[in-house]
Amino acid sequence: MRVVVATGNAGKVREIAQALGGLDWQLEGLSGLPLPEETGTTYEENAALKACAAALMRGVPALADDSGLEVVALNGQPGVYSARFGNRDNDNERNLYLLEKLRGVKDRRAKFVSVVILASPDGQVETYRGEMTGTLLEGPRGESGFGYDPLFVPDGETRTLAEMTLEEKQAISHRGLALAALVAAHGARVRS
Ligand code: ITT
Repeated sequence: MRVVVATGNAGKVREIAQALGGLDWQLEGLSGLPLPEETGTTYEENAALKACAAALMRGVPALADDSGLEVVALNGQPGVYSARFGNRDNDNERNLYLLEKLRGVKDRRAKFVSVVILASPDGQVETYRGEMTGTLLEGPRGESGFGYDPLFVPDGETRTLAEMTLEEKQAISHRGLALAALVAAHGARVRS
C-alpha cells in the first residue's frame, strides 16, 4: 500500500522509515505538499490535522506524528508547542532556551510523548500513542537524533538519546513505541 509520510521533520522521517521497514508499504514523502497549521491543543488533534490533510490531498493513506517534550518543573511545557518553544527556530537554540529556563532547577524530570495517526482519504483514523520518561541534563551530549535528544537521558539509561543509535532510540522511545504498536496491528492484519 502507498502511504504518505506527512512530516517536514527529517529526524521523524528517518525513524518512521526504520520502524515501518518490515511492512509491505511504499512510503512517499510530502514532495512539496503543504501541511496545515497546527491549530489543535492536543497531540491527537494536530496529528489528525496533518494526516487527514495529506491523505485527502494525495488520495492515499497518510501517516503523521505529533509529539513533544513535557517538563515536570515547567508544568508540562512545552508539550504540543515543543517545535516553537521560546519562538526559537532551530533545535540548538531551543535546547539553549530550555537549559536557560531550567538553570538552577533541581527537578529535571521530563517525558516525551508521540501520537502517530494513520488516516485514510475517506477520513478514517487509527491512533497510536507512546511515551518515554527521563531526565534533562545541564548541557548537551551526543550528535545523533534531533530536537531535544542531546539533553534527554531516558530512565534506566546513562546516555542521552543523541548518544544512541537510531535502533537503540527506537527500542525505547515514545515514537518507536507508537510505531511498534502500528506495526503490530498491521503485521497481524497482513498475517491473518
Ligand atoms: P512536523 O509537524 O512536520 O511533523 P515538527 O518538528 O514541527 O514536524 P511537531 O509539531 O510534532 O513536529 O513538534 C515536535 C517537536 O518536539 C520537535 O520539533 C522536537 O523539538 C520535539 N521532539 C519530538 N520528538 C522528539 C524526539 O524524538 N527527539 C527530540 N525532540 C523531539
